[in-house]
Amino acid sequence: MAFMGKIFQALRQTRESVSDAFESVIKRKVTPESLEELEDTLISADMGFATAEAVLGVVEKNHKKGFINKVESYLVSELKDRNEIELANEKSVVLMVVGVNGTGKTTSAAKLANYYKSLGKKVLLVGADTYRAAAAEQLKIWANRVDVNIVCNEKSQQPSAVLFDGLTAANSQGVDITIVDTAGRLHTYTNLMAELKKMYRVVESRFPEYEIHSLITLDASLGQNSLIQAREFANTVQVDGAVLTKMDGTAKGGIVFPLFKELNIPVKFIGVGEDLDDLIVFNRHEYVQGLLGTSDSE
Ligand SMILES: Nc1nc2c(ncn2[C@@H]2O[C@H](COP(=O)(O)OP(=O)(O)OP(=O)(O)O)[C@@H](O)[C@H]2O)c(=O)[nH]1
Ligand SMILES: [Mg+2]
Repeated sequence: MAFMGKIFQALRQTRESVSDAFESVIKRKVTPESLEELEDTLISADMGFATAEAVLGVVEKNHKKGFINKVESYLVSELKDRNEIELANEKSVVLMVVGVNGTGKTTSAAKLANYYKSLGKKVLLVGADTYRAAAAEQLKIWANRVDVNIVCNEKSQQPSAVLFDGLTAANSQGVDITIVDTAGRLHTYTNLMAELKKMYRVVESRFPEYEIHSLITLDASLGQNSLIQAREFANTVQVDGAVLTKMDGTAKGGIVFPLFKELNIPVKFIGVGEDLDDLIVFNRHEYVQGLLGTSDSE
């Protein structure tokens, strides 16, 4: 229930506009004007054109009876049902955290370390951001707080080498999940993208016993822009899911839909603040209820 409260809170700003728009359709009846207003609201919440259109269809079809529950089940059905990262029993897992500068990679890596540790997993953090001067130091502070081991190398300029050292250490320490913080990059930084690819290759060729999972951090407040970021990253490297960060400060919580519908990238976690426990495992029912205000868990 605590999780439910958090996701509900994080969606407050998005819900305020979305549920207002539904309220106004309910009050004013279904008219072309009220529907258009609703569509505008859904689109400004970044739900995407296709989803907004489909929601209008559900409202029109069910306008005589309460349509909000129908909208709820429709939206739930549009999202992936299982979101946990399956931690393989036999293989060890390496979890790459990738994304554009400042989207929340380092913070999310720390939150994820904290989360998996709380599940009883043995976690190792790897600081493979060899570009930003203070990056290793930042991750060390987090590792300390979470109380997990860390591998980094302030002198190295080769993220692949740090990753190699990290997985070597993980093997000798019997680590379950190795979480790798990477440097921020835009898809247009060809060299940096090539380097990211190289990191995946290092795992595949040198540590074939590892299963790679990869999450992209997306700043929820960037809306459609984060959709572009995700597309570009997914064109270059494996992206299994997203951590939607900074949901606590935005009314644009709808990006979850186009992300899955258009790019097949499920949101797996939501970041709702700057602290270690400000990470929520994504659950489609809670998410949609938080969006529509159909749950009573405030
Ligand atoms: N409010 C809020 N702030 C967040 C969240 N996630 C990260 N931040 C903040 O966003 C800023 C950037 O976070 P970092 O984790 O350093 O981002 P990064 O992607 O590692 O940045 P670079 O390494 O420079 O590319 C920090 O001030 C974080 O505290 C979140 O879910 N909510
Ligand atoms: Mg960072």
